[in-house]
Amino acid sequence: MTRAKSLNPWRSRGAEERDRLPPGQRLVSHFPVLHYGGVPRVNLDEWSFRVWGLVEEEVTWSYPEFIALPTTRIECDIHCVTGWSKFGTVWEGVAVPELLRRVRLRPAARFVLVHAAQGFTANLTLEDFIRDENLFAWRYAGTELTAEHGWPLRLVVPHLYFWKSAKWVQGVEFLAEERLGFWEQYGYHPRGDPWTEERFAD
Ligand SMILES: Nc1nc2c(c(=O)[nH]1)N[C@H]1C(S)=C(S)[C@@H](COP(=O)(O)O)O[C@H]1N2
Ligand SMILES: [Mo]
Repeated sequence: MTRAKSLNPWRSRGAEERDRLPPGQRLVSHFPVLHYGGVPRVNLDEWSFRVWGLVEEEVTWSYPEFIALPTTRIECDIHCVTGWSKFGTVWEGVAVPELLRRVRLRPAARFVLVHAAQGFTANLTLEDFIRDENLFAWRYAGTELTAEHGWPLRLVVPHLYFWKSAKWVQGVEFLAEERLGFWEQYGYHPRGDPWTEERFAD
């Protein structure tokens, strides 16, 4: 996916920023690192990605199996609830719909809990999860993801605040009822749309 950009040379940078920057956000050019706890050390030989819960059959991929899946590249703006946004980040990995082609969901599956190292979780509705631009990524800006940004695998959910984009992901659980994730239990909004400032639950 490539983002359409205005070709009008008279259009000011300020105007583009206003259109692309959600309310209450400020633009940064560096890439902040933000997470709870330490950076997990991951052994690829022991690593696996598991899909379970409301599925007809559990599916597990080893690291070589996972990165052999068909890949895609997306460019997106990212927005952290703490106030920083970064434009034009480029990610490569497996699109969520591509992954789910290999999983048979039970009809009752309506919600998703993404599981990551050290017990980190993030919740999404099935609808927010199954979007073409959502990606399980292992490459950022043309090179392999660094450990602090989520190597060996992270989720990228461009349309929601970046806390949904779990780093060091290990699997996905499908649920009939919403179960709140780590930051959501801590008081963050269950959904996290940056354009309507769904920052905190009320
Ligand atoms: N496993 C894990 N993933 C996580 C978090 C975390 O605490 N643990 N924090 C989230 C938050 S709040 C943000 S803003 C982004 C930051 O990603 P970055 O460090 O690559 O910028 O990771 C998200 N993914
Ligand atoms: Mo964040």
